[in-house]
Amino acid sequence: MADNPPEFDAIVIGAGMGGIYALHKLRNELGLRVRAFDRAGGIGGTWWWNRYPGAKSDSEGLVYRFSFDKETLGEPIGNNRYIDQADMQAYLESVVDKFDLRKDIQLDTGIDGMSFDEATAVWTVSTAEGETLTARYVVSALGPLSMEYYPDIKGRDSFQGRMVHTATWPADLRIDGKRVGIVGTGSTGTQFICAASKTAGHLTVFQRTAQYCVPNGNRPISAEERAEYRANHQKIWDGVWISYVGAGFQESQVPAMSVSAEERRRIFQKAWDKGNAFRFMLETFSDIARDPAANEAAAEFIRSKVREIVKDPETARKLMPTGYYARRPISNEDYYESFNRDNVALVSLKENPIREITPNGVVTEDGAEHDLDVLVFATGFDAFDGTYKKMEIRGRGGVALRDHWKDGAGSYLGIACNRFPNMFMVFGPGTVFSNLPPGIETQVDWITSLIKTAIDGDKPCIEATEDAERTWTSTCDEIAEHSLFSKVDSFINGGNIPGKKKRLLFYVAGLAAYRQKLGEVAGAGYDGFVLGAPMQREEQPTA
Ligand code: FAD
Ligand code: NA7
Repeated sequence: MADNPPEFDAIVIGAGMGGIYALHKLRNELGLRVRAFDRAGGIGGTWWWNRYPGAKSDSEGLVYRFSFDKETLGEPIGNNRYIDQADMQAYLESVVDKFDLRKDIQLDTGIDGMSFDEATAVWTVSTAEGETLTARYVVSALGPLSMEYYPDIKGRDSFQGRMVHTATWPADLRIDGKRVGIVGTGSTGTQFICAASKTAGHLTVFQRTAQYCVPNGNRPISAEERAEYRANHQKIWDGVWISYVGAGFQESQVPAMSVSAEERRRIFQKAWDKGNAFRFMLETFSDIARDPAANEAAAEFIRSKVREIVKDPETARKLMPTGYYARRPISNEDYYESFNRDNVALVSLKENPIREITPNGVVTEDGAEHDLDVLVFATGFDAFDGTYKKMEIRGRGGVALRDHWKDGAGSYLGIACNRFPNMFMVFGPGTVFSNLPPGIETQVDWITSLIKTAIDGDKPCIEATEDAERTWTSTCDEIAEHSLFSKVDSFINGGNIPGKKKRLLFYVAGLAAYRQKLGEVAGAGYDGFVLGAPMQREEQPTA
């Protein structure tokens, strides 16, 4: 091994927030030789790909950013409460430049395979362009939501207009004045609908499941608020690390049913007026995502707003959500109001499914032809493991990761898998359920410390044990049982992809609990990991 060292100490895959931070930590702090790769033509990950009209964060901007750059932390990104795609992109570019990362990021380079050599504990990584590279460690920051999902609808490829997915929105596409159709009404689809309803000539919304949507309260940040944030940002961030979802507020400890119906309505109304989906679900009461009665109270409040806002009773009926309010919560500027516009039409696919897509547009079962210039799919992502399964990843003994995950994706701590030594996932399956940036920083900091410990101890080969992975996955499953998020199909549990094994792909005990667990694991000498020299581990980590 010493005679033939790998070209890199570490390869980072992905140049979104996870990859950028991993490159910074490993190269600038540990002094390792690192190169990052991304198949995209620019840095930013999510924020480079998702350029559809209306794209913005739905976490509040003050906490949707890196916290490690203390110099800039007191300055809001952009001008509004939520960060527009272009502002987020510019912010990430500025971070990359400030920390001199660009020279070690290779863009337009997809990684299509990697295999681990047990004798040397080195990964050989191959690019789609035919290049091969070697590295001791691989940090895969592929993105939990980076593999877009296109449903297989009859005639889909016959459409003669522009057909796009929001996650690969082409830079040249303008929809102003055009006849636009959109399939999908999740966080993305609803953002698009709010924006497109104001510029498209006509917008037809093909809705399968009606959504619970609350206002986001988006508005320009005032000079006073800027000054206040400058003074208080550290306090806000101190609270992030010890909170449940890391979204910049203190979650409620009060069960919804412990107060009167009148008081519940007052609290919901206050949250509605303030805006923000996470606040509505978690700052109001402690148990909306757990207790069916609390959940129904929140759901019914939102339904009452649909009745109030939407003028046409038939449209209001179709927009009325039913069932648990237990998907990733959605908020927007004026979602329900959009349907009061003359240029917006709603088709309920539950009542009137798409029969086929034709060269001119969409034909529904009632025989109506919806002629379109642009057909937009906001149909989401094959989340978490989708990107991994597309790659040929072979670990110890040549085992393929997709086979390792054949009964459902899992990991130890959302970070590592048994039989895949020295590969560390950022936001892999089984990761913390949180506002992502603090979750990403938590994981990357921890991975960096683990790698440092291994290198300093001259035990560079790091592998999660089979037992640790199994136990973590069942812990995630057990906690999920108490959450209504596991009861409704969505990308959170794999239920959005036909045929995908359903499992809540998150550790839903929260960010504070997750950070505590990571601290305990590290404090116990990286319990659940075996560190050793290549082929000389004191203990073989699989049975
Ligand atoms: P990404 O930003 O997805 O970056 C992963 C990168 O890996 C991509 O650039 C991709 O091209 C690259 N990649 C993948 N596979 C390969 C390969 N094989 N070879 C080379 N490169 C590869 N989260 C929140 O917490 N709050 C929000 O408000 C929020 N808003 C969002 C809005 C949208 C429209 C979307 C899609 C997601 C949003 N998210 C939000 C989730 C968001 O994905 C994360 O917050 C965060 O940006 C993820 O960063 P990442 O680096 O882990 O992944
Ligand atoms: P989501 O939340 O998975 O939403 C996808 C939407 O697409 C949802 O409304 C789906 O309807 C709809 N969909 C999916 N397949 C079909 C078919 N076959 N026919 C009709 N409609 C369909 O993805 P988003 O991109 O909105 O959000 C994901 C995350 O990314 C989110 O956290 C944001 O932060 C950004 P369904 O509800 O399943 O009936």
